[in-house]
Amino acid sequence: MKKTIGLFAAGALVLALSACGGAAPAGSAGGAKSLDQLVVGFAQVGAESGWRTANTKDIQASFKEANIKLQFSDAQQKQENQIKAIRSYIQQKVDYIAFSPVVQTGWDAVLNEAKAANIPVILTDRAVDSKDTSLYKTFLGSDFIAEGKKAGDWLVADAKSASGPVNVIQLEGTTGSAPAIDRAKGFADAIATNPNIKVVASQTGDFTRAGGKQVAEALLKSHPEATVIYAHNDDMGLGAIEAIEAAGKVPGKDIKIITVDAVHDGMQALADGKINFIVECSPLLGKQLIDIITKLNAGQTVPARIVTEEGTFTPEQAKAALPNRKY
Ligand code: GYE
Repeated sequence: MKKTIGLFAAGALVLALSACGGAAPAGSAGGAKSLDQLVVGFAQVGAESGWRTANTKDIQASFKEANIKLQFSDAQQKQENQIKAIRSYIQQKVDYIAFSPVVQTGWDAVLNEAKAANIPVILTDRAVDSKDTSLYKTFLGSDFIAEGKKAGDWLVADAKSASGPVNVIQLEGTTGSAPAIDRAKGFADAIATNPNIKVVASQTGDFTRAGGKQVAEALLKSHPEATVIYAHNDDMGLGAIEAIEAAGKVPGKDIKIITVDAVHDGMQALADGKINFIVECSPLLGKQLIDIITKLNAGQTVPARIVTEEGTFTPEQAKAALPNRKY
């Protein structure tokens, strides 16, 4: 009796599978490409920071490991270069396009071209502001507003012991980029709970060390009342450290520094007491990107938004974490 039921169940399973196979979507096993036949075009932002270098390395290594062919381009932080790269991927008829949009606006035309060519697009790391969400399959990356809020929350807690006003210089990321817009917003929302804390100057350092140094130098001179620097990434914070030291002051003490990313050099400066707090933003998106491509290629759907999980670091936590950091 048991055996009969077993056989019946197996028969039902075969039926169910063949029914599925009949309606197989494009990209799934029936007649579609296997992973090692795929070509994916990736349009990277540039090589502006330690975060970006770690992100590029991780993506390239993940594709190699998965044995999927990767066409990779570096846009040197210029939107027109990224658009050119995407157009060339469309011309080459790649199977998927992934990219990290340097700024939020101005993508609808090229994304419509990809859609017309039937090439699925995956956003990694940064978002676009397109109203038409059918232009991409998913957005994989961090919650930048939450990151800015964590930075602001730390300052609100730290400022409890301050007797007077707490004046902040903000070093912004690339103008118009999702992380620059959202990290400023999250931070502003958090510090709004304490009227003593004010952003007295805010300017872009383009996410680079040189940019951070130059802007910090100028703003520290024009705002001698500032005692805190909030930098939208580690690299600009590291540039600010050089500017503070050149001005004969002590980073981490005379001027407190809060940054975002937690790449190796930032973590070292935090462990050394030159940075006071770092909000983590993980560049290790390669494996998740491969996972998304594998699912789409098998005809499965993926969530419209995939958020990276991340924490924060104090100097003590940085000391403990440094020996095992991968980037
Ligand atoms: O924080 C910064 C990089 O988009 C999350 O870009 C990324 C940011 C990262 O240049 O260091």
